[in-house]
Amino acid sequence: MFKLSQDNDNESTSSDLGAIVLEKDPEVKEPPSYQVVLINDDYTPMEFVVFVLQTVFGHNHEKSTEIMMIVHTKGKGVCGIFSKEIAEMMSYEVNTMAKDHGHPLLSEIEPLTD
Ligand code: TYC
Repeated sequence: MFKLSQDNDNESTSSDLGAIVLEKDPEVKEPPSYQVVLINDDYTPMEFVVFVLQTVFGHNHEKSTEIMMIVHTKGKGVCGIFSKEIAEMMSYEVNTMAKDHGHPLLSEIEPLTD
């Protein structure tokens, strides 16, 4: 997007006073978002998945149960959408918690294209 503007900066010389210049808007781009996705498996107890969703993502019990059941029935489900760094931290936390408790539960992150 271009905008017409009066060139009134302090650097003006008598020759460019009052000149009309074309100014380009700075490109303002949002950083890309990533979703943390939980993967289904046959062994992790449902209650543990609900516990992880509450603890790591701050979802309430009802929302956590809803996400867990989506993963259980469809194979995958979105836990939340974050910046890349936060998504990586969340996913690492889920995977570490699962490992520490001896469960195969896994999460991964996926970039969102806008
Ligand atoms: N499928 C598991 C079970 O029947 C429950 C489960 C849900 C496991 C979601 C992982 O990401 C998961 N106990």
